[in-house]
Amino acid sequence: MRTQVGIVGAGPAGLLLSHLLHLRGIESVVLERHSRDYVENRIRAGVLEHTTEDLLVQSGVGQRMRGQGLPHEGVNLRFNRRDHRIDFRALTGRHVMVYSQHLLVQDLIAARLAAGGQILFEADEVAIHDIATDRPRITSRQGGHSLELDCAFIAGCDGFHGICRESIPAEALRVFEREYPFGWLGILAEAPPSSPELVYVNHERGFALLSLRSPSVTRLYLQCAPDEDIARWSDDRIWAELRIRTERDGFTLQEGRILQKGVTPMRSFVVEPMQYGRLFLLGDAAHIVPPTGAKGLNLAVADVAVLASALEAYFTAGRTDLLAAWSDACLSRVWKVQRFSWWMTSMLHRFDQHGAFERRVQLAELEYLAGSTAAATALAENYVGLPLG
Ligand code: FAS
Ligand code: PHB
Repeated sequence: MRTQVGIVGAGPAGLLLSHLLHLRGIESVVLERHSRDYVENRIRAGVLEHTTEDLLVQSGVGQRMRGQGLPHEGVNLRFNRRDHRIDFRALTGRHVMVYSQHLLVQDLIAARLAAGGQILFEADEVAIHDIATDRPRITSRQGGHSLELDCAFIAGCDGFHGICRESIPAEALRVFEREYPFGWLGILAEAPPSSPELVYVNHERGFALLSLRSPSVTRLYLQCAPDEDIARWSDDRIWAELRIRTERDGFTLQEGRILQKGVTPMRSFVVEPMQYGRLFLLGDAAHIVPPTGAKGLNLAVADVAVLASALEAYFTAGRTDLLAAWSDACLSRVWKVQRFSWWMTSMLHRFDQHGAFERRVQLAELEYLAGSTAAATALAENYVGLPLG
């Protein structure tokens, strides 16, 4: 088989890249190790920046998002049992869109297949070769048959645990990493949202987040140990802890049947450069942010938008300058988003090593945010999404 761009991974990065390349008349083939059903039902992100929303609408895959998504004009910070709203609309003129990542993945797969796109699901033993030459290849086994894909470029969109980043010689990469001494216990529950907008809670017992997926399905998170054993958390225990951490006068936590629960470790991770030869690393394959800033998916989309334009310039005009500048262009945004996500995480979580002094400083930072338009604007600007490029 032969194509222009071989893409490993059918997450938001791989699928959106294949879609944008198609709109530019550039062929691609996506290889995904899991089944279609698995990737279309994997619960992950839920908040889209306005830049992501605009790109999805402009590229023709935003209909269902616009129909079912929930625009949020602000977010709430809860500490000392009081709420402080950050008004995105007033401070930035923008909103964010609450729309589940798995629905976006379904929309992108449907659009690719409707346009005759090739997505090879259940592709086993995916391996990439000759990435330092101008004829990279991808090999794999699918349905018991071996396949070889000759490409001009490879896009590594295979997430943090994928094979593409590992295929780059270690000495060619610089790794920046921070592991956090906690994780998130996340639940999906059959209950109406307890608040019309997201609520980020700083509590002496640990962080909590009230998020949502729809008027009847809520998404909630609790700070826990990074290696927390979910089996030790009965549904009753989860609701009891959420009630304590989200307590506030006049507030009632809406509870319901827990549909799904799991623990996610928290890390900040970046590799530099994000390109090696004819291989480009996008999204979680190149960088991970703690979810406190709701940025992972949106950062993947930003990588894709910049690469699609650079590949178009190469295939239509033979330009190599944009491809050569791509990694640095992305990293400038990646580090700003890393800073924001680390800052939100540091401000809102309980650190065991913190003493009374650090606790007071955290609360003072939140008080300052609640009382300063300048500080609230900085948070709002970063949350709704920094301009692309
Ligand atoms: P993905 O991990 O989504 O996709 C990679 C794909 O590659 C997968 O389908 C995988 O199966 C495939 N793959 C891996 N290895 C392969 C191989 N060897 N061969 C073939 N295929 C292979 N981000 C936000 O912006 N907002 C949020 O609210 C948010 N909440 C989150 C909550 C949780 C619990 C988690 C875990 C993450 C959250 N994130 C959030 C971040 C998350 O959304 C990621 O950033 C996003 O999925 C990144 O997309 P991709 O880079 O496409 O990687
Ligand atoms: C989610 O809805 O899953 C979500 C929202 C905001 C975050 C992280 C996750 O910061």
